[in-house]
Parts: sequence; structure tokens; C-alpha cells
Amino acid sequence: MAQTKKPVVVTVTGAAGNIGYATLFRIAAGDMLGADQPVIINMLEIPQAVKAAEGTAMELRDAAFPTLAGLNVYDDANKAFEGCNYALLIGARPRSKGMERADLLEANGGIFGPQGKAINDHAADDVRVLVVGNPANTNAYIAAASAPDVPAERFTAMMRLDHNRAISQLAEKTEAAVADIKKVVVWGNHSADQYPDISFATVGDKAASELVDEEWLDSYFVPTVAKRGAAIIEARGASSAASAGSAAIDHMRSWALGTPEGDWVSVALPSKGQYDIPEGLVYGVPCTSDGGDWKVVEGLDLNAKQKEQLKKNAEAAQAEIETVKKAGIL
Ligand code: NAX
Repeated sequence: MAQTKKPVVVTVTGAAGNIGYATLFRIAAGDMLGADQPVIINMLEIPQAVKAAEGTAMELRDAAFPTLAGLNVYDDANKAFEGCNYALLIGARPRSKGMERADLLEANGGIFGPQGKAINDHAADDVRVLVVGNPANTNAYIAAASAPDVPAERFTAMMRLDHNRAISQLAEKTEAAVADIKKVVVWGNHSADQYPDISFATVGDKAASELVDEEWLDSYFVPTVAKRGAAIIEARGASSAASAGSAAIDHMRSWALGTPEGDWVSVALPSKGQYDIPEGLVYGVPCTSDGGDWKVVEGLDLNAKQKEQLKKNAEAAQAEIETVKKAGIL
């Protein structure tokens, strides 16, 4: 396809990591923003991993993607986010043996605070940010808090992998095609206490709730989706990489190019108080996009069980923010 558009800058952090490797080639191939949108990719890594990132950059060049208009490797966030239109914050500190959740939050706060500031100071006015590195919701909160000049709703955390996992499980159970499933939502945090919900979902022209029973939902569907990451580590000996990268591509593509009529996707973004979710909390909700900003789907009728789940998840997400505040990161 002829490329007439001006190139956009896509910054990928953790570019030498597993998810980075799975994601970069698809961005460069045009899967994220379309085959008519040239991209300049800025790869950000820590100094020790720059050499590995340069190896990946060599491979990216060797693929001769027509959409790849430029490629840079940096270990300086201020340079990597210069003019950035799309930021995928994948690089994070993994939890090491004996590390408490509070230590993990603190270590990652030290990464996402400065990166938020670098985005604030150097990115393009229309920058859109997706945080993948865990704990993703809290990291997005920290980055947004460090970027006061960027509208907070441009900082999102990834729920799309959980969303896609939920669709896949429901498709398998109902023997339907993935494309026939609409309006699944995963509420809350990208963590084991997320709430995958099919109450509003349809499978073809039927309500999903008519096709599956409560027992399957509570004892199989919800725990399978919520604990899928652990099951993959157990089976592969490594955490989800290609599926996570694919979800990151889906998230950005839906945001930039829009969601289809009659469907929505799950996105964690700073709450404006919808569904009694505390304001500011980065929380997974159903969203649509017309290619501009995310629009939260409002006014869904929630029953007592759903409200209880949402409240529980909000408390868990809030507790992480409190831990970060206590550590003096915010
Ligand atoms: P890897 O350990 O393979 O790669 C992480 C990379 O980040 C490393 O190359 C490291 O050098 C780099 N890095 C660390 N600090 C950095 C910094 N300050 N600036 C730039 N780069 C930095 O992990 P990978 O498997 O790629 O996973 C990346 C993150 O995604 C992890 O935090 C992981 O927990 C998280 N995940 C999030 C998911 C989600 O749905 N939100 C699902 C998959 C994944 O578990």
C-alpha cells in the first residue's frame, strides 16, 4: 500500500526483553497502526541490555519492513521519548526470589516515575501510553502522576491480554468462533484478583449467560482467566510473551484506529468515578474508541455480585497505591 502519511514515533521500553522481541516486529510490520502508517521506533533499555537491543535492531532492519521509517536504540529515557506519539512501557523489574510485593512496587516506582516525567517533558502533545510492565495498573498511576502536563487518561494499563483470554475461554466452551463473541469485560487490575465478566457478552445472537452456567463461570472461567499467566509459566517455563505482545498491539490499534460498532474492549485507565470506582485509580473497564480518546462504556446495570467484585478489586488496587505512597514514591 502506498505510504503517504507522516511517520509517527513509537517508543518501546524493555526492548531487549521477551515481550519486546515479540512486539517490535509486529509494530514494524504495520500490524499496530496499519500498513499505510510509517513508524519510527525508539527502543529504550537499561545500559546492560543495550547490546542485546542492538541485536534486535539489526534483525528488525534485516526484515526490510516497508513501514519501518527509522530505528534508534537508547538508554536515556529523555531521548527515547522525544516526539513520541505512542509509548509502550514494557520494561520493568521482575520479581526476584524473596522480593516482597512492596519491594517490587518500590523498584518499579523508580522506573515509571522518571519515565512518566520524560514523557511529560519530551513526548508529542498527542502521546498515548500503554503500560505493560507489572504491576501495570500501579505503574501507569505512577507514570501519570509524574506527567502533570499530559491528560491523565492518556496513561493506560493493559487489560487486553486478560480480555483476549476471556474471549478465548468463552469461545472454546460455547464452540463458537472468537469473532462471534462480543462485549466481554475484565474489570479491575491485571492481577489474580481481576474480575472477568460475561454478563453483557453475546455469542452470535445469543446472550452468553444463556449458554454457560454459574458453576462453570465461578469455578472454571474466572480462575482460569485470572490465573492464566501462572499456568503459562508452569507449562512454558517462561511467562507469556507473544500473547502479551499481541494484546499490546490490539490495545494500541483499537485506541488509534477505533473499536468495531457493537463491541468494546477492556482498558485500565484513570477512573472518573464511574461504577463507584475511586477517582484517579487506574482500573479496567469496558471502553470504545472512535480513533481519538477512549470512551468508558457507562450506565451498565450491575447486580449486587458484580458491585461487590468491583469494590473488592478497587480496594486491592488502592492498597497498592497506598504502599507506593508509603514508600515515598508518590
Ligand atoms: P523480560 O525480563 O524478558 O524483559 C524486561 C526488559 O525490560 C529487560 O530487557 C530489562 O533490561 C528491561 N528493563 C528493565 N528496566 C528498564 C528500564 N528502566 N527502562 C527500559 N528497560 C528496562 O520481561 P518480559 O517477559 O518482556 O515482561 C515484561 C513485563 O511485562 C514484566 O513486568 C511482566 O511482568 C509484564 N507482563 C505484563 C502482562 C500484562 O498483561 N500487563 C502480561 C505479560 C507479562 O507478565
